[in-house]
Amino acid sequence: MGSENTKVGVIGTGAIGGVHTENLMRRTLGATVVAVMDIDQERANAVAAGCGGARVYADAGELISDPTVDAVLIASTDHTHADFAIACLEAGKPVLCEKPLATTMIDAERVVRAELAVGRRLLQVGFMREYDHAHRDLVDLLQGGAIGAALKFRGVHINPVFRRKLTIESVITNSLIHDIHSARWIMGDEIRSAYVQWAPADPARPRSARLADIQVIFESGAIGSLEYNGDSGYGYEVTVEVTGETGRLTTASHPSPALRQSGTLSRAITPNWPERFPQAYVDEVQDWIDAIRRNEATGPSAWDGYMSLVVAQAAIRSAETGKPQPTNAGDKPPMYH
Ligand code: ISE
Repeated sequence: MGSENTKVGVIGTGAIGGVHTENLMRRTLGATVVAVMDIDQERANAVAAGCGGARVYADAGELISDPTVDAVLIASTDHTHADFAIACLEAGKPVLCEKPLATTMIDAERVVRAELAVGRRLLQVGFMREYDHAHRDLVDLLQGGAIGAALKFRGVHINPVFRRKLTIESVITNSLIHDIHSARWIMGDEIRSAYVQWAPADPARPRSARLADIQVIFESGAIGSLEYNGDSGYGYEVTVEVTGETGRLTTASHPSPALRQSGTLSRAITPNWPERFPQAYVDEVQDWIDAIRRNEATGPSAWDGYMSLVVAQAAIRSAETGKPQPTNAGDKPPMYH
């Protein structure tokens, strides 16, 4: 790929697909969107019109096979990610797959096997918090020894209002999957057991979930809690806190300034994820495009996607058994070291 732009095809033009397309077209150097696909063709046409006439597909396989598409961004519904990612890998095309990599461990294993068959990394997973400055600043201090050994991880993930009918399974695989990855990434350790408790969104649907807490234990013996609220009613917040031997680190969670007035102190809270993480989404796709142009892959890998599903599945098993469940991961292939 010479100096010309990397030509990207986007599968899924909903909320996150629209954000990625806008960032690729307007805020990323070295990329352009030449094809989009969505089962909602009206939505796909609208997004394509914003890309100077990108081709519109109704079939993901046809977009992936398009010889003018150099790389693919998957932002379709969660359960489709694994099959589309495997098709990209088998076509030898670099792919940024939105989280989760898959909704089951079996599908995540299939993706890892497909990439191992290629023999080199081609896939990045959309765990974009790795590109958030507040998270990276905390990691830099932690890795620099600011608080000694990490003893406890706490992730708080608050959504404003969820319109979809949430179940504890979908909360874990769609939302808490971010916090599982953050826990592994920030602590630099694997999780050996998980136990979830939740409060139903609808008492008549016991598997519905409005609030959920996953308690984890890391291989080091450190402990962790991943706390989710799917229906805060006030805004969107994501914070991380790590307690160590000599202190505690907390991410700066409010990008807005503090207002002191008339005897009160107030801060605006971002309404939702696009407003909380605008730069992280830009930096994520810029890193992806830069790596493609170096003929490399970067960022969270298919193994990270697989390991997050390993923990998610243990948490889901704990929801069924009412007891903490061990994770049971395979050995990390050398390609991912
Ligand atoms: C959504 O898919 C995201 O990835 C957001 O970052 C997360 O906050 C939300 O819970 C997910 O549903």
